[in-house]
Amino acid sequence: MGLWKGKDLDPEIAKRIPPGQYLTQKWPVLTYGATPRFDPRRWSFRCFGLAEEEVAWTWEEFLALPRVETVSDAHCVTKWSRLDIRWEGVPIGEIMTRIRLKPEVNFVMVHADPEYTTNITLEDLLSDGALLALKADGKPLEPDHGGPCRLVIPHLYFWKSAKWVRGFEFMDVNAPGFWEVNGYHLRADPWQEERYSGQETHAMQRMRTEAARKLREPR
Ligand SMILES: Nc1nc2c(c(=O)[nH]1)N[C@H]1C(S)=C(S)[C@@H](COP(=O)(O)O)O[C@H]1N2
Ligand SMILES: [Mo]
Repeated sequence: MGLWKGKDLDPEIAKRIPPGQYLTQKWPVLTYGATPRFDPRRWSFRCFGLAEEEVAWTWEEFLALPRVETVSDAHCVTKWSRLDIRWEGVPIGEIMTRIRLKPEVNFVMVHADPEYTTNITLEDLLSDGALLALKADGKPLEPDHGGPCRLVIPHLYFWKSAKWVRGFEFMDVNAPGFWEVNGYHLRADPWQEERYSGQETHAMQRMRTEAARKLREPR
C-alpha cells in the first residue's frame, strides 16, 4: 500500500501517527471481558437523560436510518494505530435531529454492552466523522470489533469508540466512564497524548497555582 519507503515510513503516513504510537496493518481486538451475543429482538438504541423525551429505536428501525461512509484512523492508548478504516453507518446528526436536548446538556455517557461506558463532551460527539458504524471495510462489523453496531469517534483514543453501543445518556456533568474511572483521561486526544487522568490533575493543579498567584499580585 506504499506505507513504507524502504525501511522508513512514508513521511506523509508518518505525519498521521500521533506521538508515542506505532503503525499496525493488522486490526487487534481490544475488549475488556467477552464479546456479547447479539439478539436483534432484544436490541435497542436508546437516548435518555436530559432530553425532553426519551427516544429509542428497535434494530429494524435503526437499520432504516440514513447512512454515510467515512474513512478514519484508529489510535489505541496501548499504542497501536490503524489507518484508513472505511466505515459505514448512521451519522450522529441523524440521531440528534430526532432528539430535543435540555439546554444544560454538555456531556454524554455512551452506554454499551457488556456494561461498558465512556464519557464524551457533546461537542466531541457532534464532531465530523463521528458515526454509529454498522460496517467496516465494506463488510458487516465483526462481532469482536463491535458488531452489529459501534460508535466511532475518529479524533479521540479508540477506547471512546464504544463497541456494541446501546445508547446515549445526556448529562450536565462530565461523569467518568469505565476506563476513565480506572485512571484514563476524560477527553483522550491522541495528538496531546491525553492518556491518563493524572495529566488532568496536573493541568488543574497548574491552573490553581496560576489563579493563586494572580490573587496575590499587587493591584
Ligand atoms: N464495549 C466495549 N467497547 C470498547 C472496548 C471494550 O472493552 N468494550 N474497548 C475499547 C478499546 S480500549 C479499544 S482500543 C477499542 C478496540 O476496538 P477493536 O477491538 O475493534 O480494535 O474498542 C473500545 N471499545
Ligand atoms: Mo484501547
